[in-house]
Amino acid sequence: MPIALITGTTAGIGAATAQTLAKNGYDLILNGRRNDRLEEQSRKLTNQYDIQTKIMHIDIRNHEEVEKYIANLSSEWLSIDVLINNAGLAAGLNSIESGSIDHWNRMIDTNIKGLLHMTKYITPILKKTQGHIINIGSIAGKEVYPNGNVYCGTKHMVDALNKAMRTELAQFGIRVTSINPGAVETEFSIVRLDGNTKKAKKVYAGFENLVAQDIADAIWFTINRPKHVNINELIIMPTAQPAAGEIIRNKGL
Ligand code: NDP
Ligand code: 8X3
Repeated sequence: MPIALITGTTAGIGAATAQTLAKNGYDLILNGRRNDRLEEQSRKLTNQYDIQTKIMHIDIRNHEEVEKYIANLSSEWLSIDVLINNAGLAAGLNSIESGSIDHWNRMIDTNIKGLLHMTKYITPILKKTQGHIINIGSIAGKEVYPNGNVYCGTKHMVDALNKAMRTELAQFGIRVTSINPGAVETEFSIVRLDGNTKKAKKVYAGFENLVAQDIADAIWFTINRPKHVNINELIIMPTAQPAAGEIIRNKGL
């Protein structure tokens, strides 16, 4: 059975991707900080599909824990074929002048450093399996919008790292893909707006946003191409979002 390690499976895009890969026969290493959710997800997936799961209850910002966890993987979990760097967040929507340093640190430490920690320690395994790295970027890594400053900056870094990884790893037969979505209704806006669910709901009012399964389907498409085909990157937007920060509302789109 092929094996995928997905970061941030306790919600949103990561959860939908775990479900999709399980359905397609992948054994899964499930990651996140909320262990109750990881345990329930593991139980559900193994009951529903003929697969095995392993829980990686680790904050990816902690490089020592990431290194230790991977160094201690037992032999049956060592042949990881796919790493999906999905865990990430936006925190706040403020000008730089009024931005919170804590918000900036959380985004930089998770979206950039967390992705680097995972990639550093999993790459030696992917060299052996001729595996695939999928980086979840964003339209915010291609464009910028008012008050998106640091989040957009982190996702521009993911875009650059995606290209850098491809340049380094093609010689080992490793595929590298970035998936860059526009507005997907997940827990993303609740996290960004510090738990204000009412305000978060408004982000998706009056237009048809993407759902996590739209992105999981695209991820599966890139994995499921023949080995000689690398999808370098995809930008996936709601029809009603022609550009970052621009949404056509109340038009039935
Ligand atoms: P969610 O908030 O629904 O899910 C985020 C996931 O990341 C959760 O499982 C969370 O788990 C995990 N996570 C966050 N921080 C850490 C950490 N330090 N260590 C381990 N896991 C962590 O958001 P989405 O599903 O929408 O986001 C997934 C990715 O997609 C992110 O990289 C985001 O930037 C990107 N994206 C999202 C878009 C959107 O509109 N929703 C659009 C474009 C890109 P836990 O809290 O349990 O740790
Ligand atoms: C999330 C999409 O447009 O809110 O990465 O930045 S957006």
